[in-house]
Amino acid sequence: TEYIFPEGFWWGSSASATQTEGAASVDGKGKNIWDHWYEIEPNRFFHDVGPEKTSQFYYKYKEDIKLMKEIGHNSFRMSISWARLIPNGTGEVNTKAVEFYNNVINELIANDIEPFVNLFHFDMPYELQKIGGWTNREVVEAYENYARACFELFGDRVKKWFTHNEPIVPVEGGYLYDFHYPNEVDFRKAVQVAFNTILSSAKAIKAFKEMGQDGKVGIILNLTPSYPRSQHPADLKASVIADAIFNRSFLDPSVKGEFPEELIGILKEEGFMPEYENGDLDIIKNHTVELLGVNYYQPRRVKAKENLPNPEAPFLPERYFDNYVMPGRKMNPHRGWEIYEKGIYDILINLKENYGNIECFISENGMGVEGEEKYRDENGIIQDDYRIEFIQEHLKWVHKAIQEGSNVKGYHLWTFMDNWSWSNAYKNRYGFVSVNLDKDGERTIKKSGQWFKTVSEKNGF
Ligand code: BGP
Repeated sequence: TEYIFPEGFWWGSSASATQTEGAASVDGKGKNIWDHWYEIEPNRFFHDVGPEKTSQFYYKYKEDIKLMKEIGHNSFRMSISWARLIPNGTGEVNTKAVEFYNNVINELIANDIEPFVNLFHFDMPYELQKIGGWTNREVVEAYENYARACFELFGDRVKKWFTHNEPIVPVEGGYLYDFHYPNEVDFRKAVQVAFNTILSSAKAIKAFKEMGQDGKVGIILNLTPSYPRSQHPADLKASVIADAIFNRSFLDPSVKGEFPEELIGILKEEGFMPEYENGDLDIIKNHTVELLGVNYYQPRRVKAKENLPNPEAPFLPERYFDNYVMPGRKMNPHRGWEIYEKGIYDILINLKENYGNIECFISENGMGVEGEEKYRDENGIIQDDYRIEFIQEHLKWVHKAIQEGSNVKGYHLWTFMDNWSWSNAYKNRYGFVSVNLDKDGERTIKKSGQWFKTVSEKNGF
């Protein structure tokens, strides 16, 4: 069988500033929370290469963009580092940063690769975290000014913008489950952070329109289809709640301009409604996204709660469901994530049926593997057939969704080249291109990169 995609399909990959650029304290860049965390707790990150150096995209972007071209990219998603552009989060723009992002954007365009630019990928400027980060309303305002600066500086060439990447992750990591700075466990703050990020996204979209920019503004969400253990009503109820908390919390306001009733119900009942001002809900209502990036790695499987929650324990979403380990599930053992290819199709069909078939694309999907060096053959090429298979199996489901009317426009792998990860440092490798840290970050295209070129050229496989 052949799987051919619609003309103009976006083939490429995605990456983020903090994970790839390095040069974290160079040319006037301010510190973000990751630079800070790495400084105070280096042992949390079990590799000696941190965001300070990582893949050195700051120095090697020309070479990297050439490689993107070589493996058939027609688009690439990157992020701007807020603390590089505006070192303290507010105030003057750093001209060295403007020069760098201009160079990257121009280089991409010169190579016929469309830049998709995201404004916030987990990297809060440290000066703003000191005043509470997203819990603080002033940070919403600072973000809006930062967004305006980006549109003004780069909007003549960038036509696809994203306000946030996976905005629920800083909520979960920073305020519930201890994997992002400031690693607190505080449901009230978590809700406030979620609300303020959603508001910041709507405000950036409003600014974009007011400025008369052309192009589209979207958001990138990690969607985790929430499958119940069984069709038993109690299991179904658990999955509806998990879906409202983890998916619809951001998906509904971003696309429909309103919050899911199930979620509001819980927040009211438990006394966790966020603080907001008059007019906020209208701003959210009237400034929804035009394009949705979908990051998909794994589903969420849940079942009805088996034991009564301990009233002494801090309030967590798990008060409403238990996680369910499905027997026989397929796993990526390196990351500990389930691989369930059909999930990508379920998401796309849900968007088609319940979200007005909004224009969307797969903005991340990928497979992190530890110890890939052992797959390097005598010609120096990493034989990552498992990655090719992973991508192919997901693309087959994307293809089926398209045949059924999904408005999905592209597929970006996470990620272009191996990079530094928030929770695993340089352990798991995700790239089409390998980075050899022992040889000053030497790049080599993996077998999957070579294969991707054929997919892009043929517009399928
Ligand atoms: C997503 C993030 C990426 C990336 C990816 C892989 O959640 O948007 O930044 O890191 O996951 O996850 P990890 O690096 O934790 O294995």
